[in-house]
Amino acid sequence: MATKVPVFNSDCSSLLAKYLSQQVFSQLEDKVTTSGYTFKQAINSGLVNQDSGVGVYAGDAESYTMFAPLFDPIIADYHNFNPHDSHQSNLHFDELFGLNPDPTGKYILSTRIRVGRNIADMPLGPALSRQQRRTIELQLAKTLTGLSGELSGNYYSLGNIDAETRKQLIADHFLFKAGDRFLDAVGLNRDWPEGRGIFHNLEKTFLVWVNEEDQLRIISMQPGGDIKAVFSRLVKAVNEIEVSVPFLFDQRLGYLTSCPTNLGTALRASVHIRLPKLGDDLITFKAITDHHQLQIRGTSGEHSVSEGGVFDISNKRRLGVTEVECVQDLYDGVVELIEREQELAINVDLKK
Ligand code: ADP
Ligand code: DAR
Repeated sequence: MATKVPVFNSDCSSLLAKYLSQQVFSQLEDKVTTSGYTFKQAINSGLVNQDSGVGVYAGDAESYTMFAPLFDPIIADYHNFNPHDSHQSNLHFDELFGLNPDPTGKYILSTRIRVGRNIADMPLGPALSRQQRRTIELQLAKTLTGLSGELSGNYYSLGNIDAETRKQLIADHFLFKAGDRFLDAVGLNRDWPEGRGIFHNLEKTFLVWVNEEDQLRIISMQPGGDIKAVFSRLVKAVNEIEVSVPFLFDQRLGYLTSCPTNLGTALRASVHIRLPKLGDDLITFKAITDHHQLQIRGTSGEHSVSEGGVFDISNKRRLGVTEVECVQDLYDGVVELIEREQELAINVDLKK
């Protein structure tokens, strides 16, 4: 007698709920990958958190083939990327078209571009053993503290950060906390904080989060809107790290990540930008961000709300597009958002 497929709340709109049919569930329910990651682990976050947008996580590269009857339709729906589509990487930041869209610094408070990376021939975070996670931390700490020039800096293992350093890292918004309930449900918070850490350079414009949601989150960031400078530093760091750390890459899906939403480039380019007039005209605001395939977030992380008319604007596309195209999406959208904000400000002045 086949086990009944899990039933979701009527208001659950996750892609897991949308694509987990009885047939798919019966086909996959007993599957286990070579690293011991089960199909039930892969779907647990979306079962426990019925407000998930997606609801699944991969535990290794094999998850993307063994669980393909569920993962492929989810990937196609989220990324508009079908099983026969291909992904190309392009990190030639000099192909980005455009200068700083806000040279006076009136709108853009800061720019941040991050990529997720995982290590070749290792499981992804959800299926890592305690020992594997510690081995990864040691390997990455050695690589990162060996970087030179602008990228040189210090590594801080979360397990033994002194109070003063912790306070400074929190003040800098650098210190990541234990993952949210979505990550917790797939085991990404196991043994916390062991094996996790943060590297940053002396200028605090380059960070790497170790063993957060992915094994590496390589981050370039600085105040202002010089998007090309931030992109250039990110590419330099990715290329230098990759000399000694092989990244997990798939010809079809690009850089593999634990969450399918980050597949491909695994790149999110964001600005924290002051747009108070557009904040009062969300129809216009969303029409512009939708046109440029951009996402609006709060400024304190993925599930936060915007405050004081400042918004986190970032690219939505990650897979089936190149890194240059992702950053160009952000750049072009920011140019139009600033133009519209200026028009709205003039209209308000004219009415006075
Ligand atoms: P990600 O998956 O890119 O890490 P989050 O939205 O969780 O996404 O952001 C992680 C952290 O980075 C948060 O503390 C957020 O405030 C910060 N952050 C994101 N974008 C920017 C930016 N453009 N400038 C400054 N901080 C940023
Ligand atoms: N909470 C999960 C993940 C969505 C994307 N965000 C990530 N990967 N941090 C969801 O299914 O909503």
